[in-house]
Amino acid sequence: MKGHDSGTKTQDTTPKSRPGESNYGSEGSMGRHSRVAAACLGLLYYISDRTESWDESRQNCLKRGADLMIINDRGEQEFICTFKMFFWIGLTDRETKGTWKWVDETLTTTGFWSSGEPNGATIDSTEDCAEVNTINDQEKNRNDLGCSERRHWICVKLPDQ
Ligand SMILES: [Ca+2]
Ligand SMILES: [Ca+2]
Repeated sequence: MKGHDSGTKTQDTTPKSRPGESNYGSEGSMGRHSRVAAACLGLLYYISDRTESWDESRQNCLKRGADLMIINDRGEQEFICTFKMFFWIGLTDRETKGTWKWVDETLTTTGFWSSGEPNGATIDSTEDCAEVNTINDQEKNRNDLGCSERRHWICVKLPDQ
């Protein structure tokens, strides 16, 4: 892991956006939609103030020249765990059930699944998007759930074209 510096986290201007509270910002304006969250590993991340479906979340990332976060190594896993929230990440098995692919088309190489997860194949076939519940064990906090569920999102700015 290199240069992990969650200490550069910028101002938390939204005290109501805490885990366990159901009334996330409903302002509805794009301006209140996210804040710059942190610089880590030389990258810039955005975290949403409010909760949305996986697809809405991804669209909001793309609008910012970003995409839902890909977690490839322990440094990134540790970074995301500094926020005690539920997040959509850029991982789905929509294309082929049981084959978890990141939004950059790479296959997942890390685990970090919660115990018994992903269980979408056993419960029903609708749990096709991955969330991270960073309130749980840092090593085991990934879960598949229905893509229409509402979660916060974390995205990472893509390099300028
Ligand atoms: Ca699935
Ligand atoms: Ca699940």
